[in-house]
Formats: sequence, structure tokens, C-alpha cells
Amino acid sequence: VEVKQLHRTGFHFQPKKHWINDPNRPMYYNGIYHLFYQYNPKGAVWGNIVWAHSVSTDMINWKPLDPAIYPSKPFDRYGCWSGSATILPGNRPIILYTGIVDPNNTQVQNYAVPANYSDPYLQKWVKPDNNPLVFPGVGVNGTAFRDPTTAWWGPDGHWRIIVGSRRKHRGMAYLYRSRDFMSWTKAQHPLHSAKTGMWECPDFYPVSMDSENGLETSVMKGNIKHVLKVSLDLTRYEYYTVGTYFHEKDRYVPDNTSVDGLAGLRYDYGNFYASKTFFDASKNRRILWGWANESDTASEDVNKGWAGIQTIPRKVWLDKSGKQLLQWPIEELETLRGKNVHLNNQQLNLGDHVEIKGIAAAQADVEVSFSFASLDKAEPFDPSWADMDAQQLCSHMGSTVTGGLGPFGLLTLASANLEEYTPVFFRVFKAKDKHVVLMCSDATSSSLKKELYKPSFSGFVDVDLTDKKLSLRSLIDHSVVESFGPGGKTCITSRVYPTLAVLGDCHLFAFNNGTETITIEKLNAWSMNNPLMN
Ligand code: DQQ
Repeated sequence: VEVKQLHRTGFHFQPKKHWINDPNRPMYYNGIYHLFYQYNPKGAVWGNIVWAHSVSTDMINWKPLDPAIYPSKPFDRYGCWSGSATILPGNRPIILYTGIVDPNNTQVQNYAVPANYSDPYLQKWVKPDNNPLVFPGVGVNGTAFRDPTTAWWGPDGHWRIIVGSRRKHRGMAYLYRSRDFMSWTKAQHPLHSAKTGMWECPDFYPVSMDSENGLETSVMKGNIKHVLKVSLDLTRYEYYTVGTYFHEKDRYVPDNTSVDGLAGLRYDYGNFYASKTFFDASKNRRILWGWANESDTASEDVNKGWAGIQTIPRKVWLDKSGKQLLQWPIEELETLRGKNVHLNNQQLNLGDHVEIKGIAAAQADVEVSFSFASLDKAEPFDPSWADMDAQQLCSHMGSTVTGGLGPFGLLTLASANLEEYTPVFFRVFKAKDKHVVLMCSDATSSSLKKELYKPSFSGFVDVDLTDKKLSLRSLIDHSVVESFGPGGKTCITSRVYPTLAVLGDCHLFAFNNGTETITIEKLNAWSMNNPLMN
């Protein structure tokens, strides 16, 4: 039976059908972007995992190829799990991935190389017989040992990778070294570890302290810091720290402004997991890809015939403060912008909601900057809230709870009479000697359907309010809203499944439920065209 597709995305990365999860080390090679990803060729649930493969020249339009890596050898018979690509000297890509060798999910690290380097699409990959390269070894938990990173090369002539793992309740980034990329030795000390539970899909890379440009993964000198990201199986969020890599000792130490663990910074405060970055040499930038899983029920995934999307690739770089990363959708996305509407100097008083008419509100890109005359009406930040995380705060003080300075923002994927809407908004509080800005993307009111996962995703925004402005960009695409707070400081992706606010019945509003009047200084919204999508 053909299911009417109300929630399939228009411009996000999706294969034609079936289940997808982690992006597997995207790379740029001879003018082509490659995206590999975890894929079930047989259905819309996780299982039978292979590395599916698509190619692109702009990371927006995609052409599908046959799976690059799939179970075929004793060292990956039960699955080809996540991993990374490295471009070796002489412009030779190599993939490291986790092979599952038995029904108990015992994990080893394997490699694969292109069968033919002159094929521009690198369609066929071979897995030589000297695999696996890395066994769990003594003292390593063999069922929690996976997701090798891109390798980096040290001045001592050794390659290094980290592999995600767990020792009891400690997340581990085991470090391995190799001279020839084939024989790997475990370092005595992990690169880093923390009491957080299993670390999946670690990522480790340098960032520049004085430029938005990205750096090749092996760069160790200059005015740089390093970023370590881990995916926490426990919470299903991704945390990162900014710190220093002491490469002679192979130790990574997070800065004292960077909290290690569950209270730390996240790439995204919503449906975003198992991400990977890569250095895009063609534009000197570092690009972040993340998987946005479904919030729908598994039986609906099967009905729809697909599950999982990749978020729009984001450029990432270090904020001037050195304390956090900034993220922004790649500029190529703007080539899909179609019909445009704009608003200037529109006031939003308490209780106002103003419709943004004239675009396809179910598939849009919206950029808005809000301003306010004063911070005086910011509600006091109750000291007891300090123990609450942002998400709890947002679920207590949703978009309809009247405030002082905020809540204000956008009502995305809204039905005409607001039976359904996904609000993306700010609320400003006054704490002892600073202002606290909360950004929320609240799925609670997103759908009349009950059995969905509808969390009040939320994060704090570390932003200077002296100019009394807050800006927001939201990418709206049927069942996903990807939002970027001021300059990409706080990002939240929500997966939502409206029943009324679908296709042509979908609306977009700006709103204010705070007593302080808010001005939309400038709003630009575009209908988004469909790229070639697999
Ligand atoms: N997904 C892969 C694993 C990884 C997990 C399996 C993260 O390699 O740890 O599909 O989503």
C-alpha cells in the first residue's frame, strides 16, 4: 500500500527508503563530496547495517551509489558499523570502520580502500585479508569498542586514532598509534576519559583561534585549540569540550571553561547524534554532519517505509571567546531558496502572533532578528533553577506561559488555528549579575498525535545582550525544524509529526508572550526548492 507521505523531508538528506543512522565520515576527494552512512537495505528499523554511499558536488544535491561496505568477510560478518575516512599522503583515501564478528556483537577495527582510485565516484571498496587491524585486546570491553576516528599524523612519524569505549561507567577514548597505518599499538593512556558511560562516535580535531577557516585534522601548531566530541549512549546527546592537545604526551586537557560530562556543551540540544566532522579542503572549512533520528513510533516508521535523516551540513568554527563552537548551515543551502517574503520593523506586543504569509511554510528557511528597548522586564532567575537543566526549565515555562522579556520567537509548522505548532523561542532572565538566555524548540504542542516523543528541547545561549538583540534562523522541512540561535551559538533540532499542519495547510507565525514589546527588526523567509535527493 502506498502511504501518503506527509512527513518526508524536501531538502534534507534521505535515501529513497529504509532506515538510516550515523553519517560515516563524509569526505572531499578530487572535487566530489562523499557521504557514507549506516543503512539497513532491508527495512525501516535498525539492523543488517551496511555503509550506504552517495556523492555530490555541493552537499545539497545527491546521487546514490551502491553500498560501499557491507558484511562479506569473517571480520565483519555481523555488521559494518561506524568509522571514518582518512586521506593518506599521495591523495589516497582509506576507511577505518568497526566490524562485528559474532552474534554477541564483538567489535574489531577494519580498513577498506578504493578498488580503483581513478573512478571519480570511488564506487567499489576492497577489504584486504590482513584485516582486522585492531582487536579489543586485554582489558578492553570487546562489545563496547567502536567508531574509529579520522587518523592524525604526529611529527614523530606516527599516525593516531581514537576508538570509543567504556570501562565500567567510564567513557574512554582509547588511543592507538601506527607508523604504517597497518600495525596499530594501543597507547598506555587513553587520550581522555570521563565518568559518563559509553563513548560512541568520538571526534577529535583542531580549530583555529583567529579564523573561521577549518584546519586539516593533523594540524598541531599555530594559534589553535582542539575539540573532543563524544556521543553519549546514556543520554543520546553529544557533548564536546574545547581544550589543549599536548601532542608530545598525547594527552588532551579540556580548558577550565569547558565542562566535561553531562553538564557540558552540546552540538545540538535536540534530535542530533553520532555526528562527524571533516575538513573540506575545497573551501577551507570544517563541516559537521549529524543524524536526526525519528521521534515517531517504530510502527509508523515501518508504515512510512523510512526512518532517519541527516541534518543539513554545518560549518563549525571556534567562537571569538574561545569557549564554544559556532555552527551555521553551509552556504550552498541558499541555492535552494525560492520565493521570498520579508518584514521590517514589525512590533510584537504581549499576546501578538503575526502570520508570515506567502511562502511554503512546510519547507522554508527563515532568518529573523528581534530587538527590544530594555532588559528591565526580564524575569528573575530563581537560584534553585540552577540545578535544573534547560530542558526542564523550558517544559515548565513553555511558549504560552506569559513572561517579561519573552517568550518570543517563531511558531513553526503551525496549523491555521494553532491546534498544532512547534515554537522556537527565547526567554530572558535576570540572574544575580548577568542575564540568562534560554532558547527552546518545544515539541509538546507539535502534534495532536499522542504516542509521539515530544520533548521540550532547550539550551542556554551565552550571548552578550548590550545591543538588545537576539537573532534566530530556522530550517523547516515537514518533520524537522533545525534552529540556530544568535550566530550559531546554540542549535536545536526537533523531529515533529503534525497531523493538521502539513503540506499546504502549514503556517508560520512570529509571536510574543512577554510584557516587553519585541520588534522584528528584519525577517526574511524563503520557500525552499527540492534538490536532487538520491
Ligand atoms: N551506531 C553504530 C555504532 C555507533 C552507533 C551502529 C551510534 O557504530 O556506536 O549502527 O549511533
